[in-house]
Amino acid sequence: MIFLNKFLFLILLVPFVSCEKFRFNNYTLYRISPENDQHYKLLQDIQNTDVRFDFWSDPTPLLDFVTVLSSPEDKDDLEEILRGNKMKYEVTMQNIQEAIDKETVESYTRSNNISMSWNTYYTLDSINSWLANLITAYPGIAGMIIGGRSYEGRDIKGLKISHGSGRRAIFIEGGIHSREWISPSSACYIINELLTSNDPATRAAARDYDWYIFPVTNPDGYVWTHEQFRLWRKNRRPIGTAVGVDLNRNWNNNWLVSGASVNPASDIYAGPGPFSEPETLSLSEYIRSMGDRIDLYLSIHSFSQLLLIPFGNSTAAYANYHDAMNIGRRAMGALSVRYGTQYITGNIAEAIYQATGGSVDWVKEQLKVPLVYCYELRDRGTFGFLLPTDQIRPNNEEVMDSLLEMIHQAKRFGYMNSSNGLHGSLFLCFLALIIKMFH
Ligand code: 0X9
Ligand code: ZN
Repeated sequence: MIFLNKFLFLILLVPFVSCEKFRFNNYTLYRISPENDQHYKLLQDIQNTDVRFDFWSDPTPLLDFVTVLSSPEDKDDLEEILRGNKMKYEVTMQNIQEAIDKETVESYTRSNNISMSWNTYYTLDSINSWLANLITAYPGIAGMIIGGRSYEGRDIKGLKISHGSGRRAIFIEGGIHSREWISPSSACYIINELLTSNDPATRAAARDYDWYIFPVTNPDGYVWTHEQFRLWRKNRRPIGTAVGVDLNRNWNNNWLVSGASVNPASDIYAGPGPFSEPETLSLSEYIRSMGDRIDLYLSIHSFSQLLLIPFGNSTAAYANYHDAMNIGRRAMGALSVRYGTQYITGNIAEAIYQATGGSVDWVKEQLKVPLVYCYELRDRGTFGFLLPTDQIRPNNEEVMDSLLEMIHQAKRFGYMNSSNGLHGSLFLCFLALIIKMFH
């Protein structure tokens, strides 16, 4: 999760050293289990004051783990602090470079290949050629959409899946944080299912809505994680001597109000102003141009196994807060069926930490989209951002299960009634009337 202040030397050094990939040799990942308020408080203090340790997740009482990365030089100190305070911890990876080396990354160039494997990650070029190939394979149903442009001039590419005009829309934004590799993968999996599945519920979902899916909304950052620095989170715009703005702190809704930084070296740097970044500005314009067609908006992140609803700075219940929670909880119930994976559903400010300027808050508040969720995918801190490739397929399958249930529940609660569905029910009423007349 967030990277408040730490590893400043890496943040300052690595952005400009673009010749060789940074290696995390002997960097150790800890999964700490705080047991009381004192433990949480101590971990929060370390996170806020000790720049040597990189908190991959935040000490928040809702989560019973905190994931922290240490360099080989500082690990003895960390262990001493933990032991001195009687805190339970386990070393989940002695040397995260080994896990990074195990993460296979496929880049296919064959122009007619339309199948993705769900046991490997992909480069940006591969994802984009896969999208292009799908458009050729499913003409009239799948179309390329460009949601905007990045600082380095890359298009934010996505796919629109539509079986006809006039449908309500579902919008999915993946990869806004570049190191969360499972996010683009799950967005691609959803695309793949919508186009190829024979499952009736999936086919109905594909048919009944217009889908707008952007697997990689931070393309520069994503390329950087593949080519230079695996743990890069922000975009790649140089700001003074630092690089990058956290694109999930840069949206124009309660910008910089809480859980964001004014320090360009920080991993939660909100940028010099709201929508200062080409990625957020162009993508938000694209989303706004869709008017009020969006019924469901999903932002996909990792990790912690959470389903979050707005807002990032308030736990106050808005108009359909309880519906959103109920629909979310039921969707997470469906997610757990296949592999037993447990998610917690909650409000952002309550479930993790106060964080404003995120996409979901803007979409909810400014565009009044009825249902808006942020997924924090697998796992619960064992591998964190370095989710092993053998978990890609199970993760993606369970996310798809949850999405179908989310749509099902949303409809039961009176949401997402596509015009298509409306025609269907009008037709049924008409039919019932005719039957009655002749009875
Ligand atoms: O901090 C974030 O941006 C997200 N967590 S992550 O670990 N993937 O970085 C949470 C986003 C929740 N949404 C808002 N804060 N609006
Ligand atoms: Zn994220």
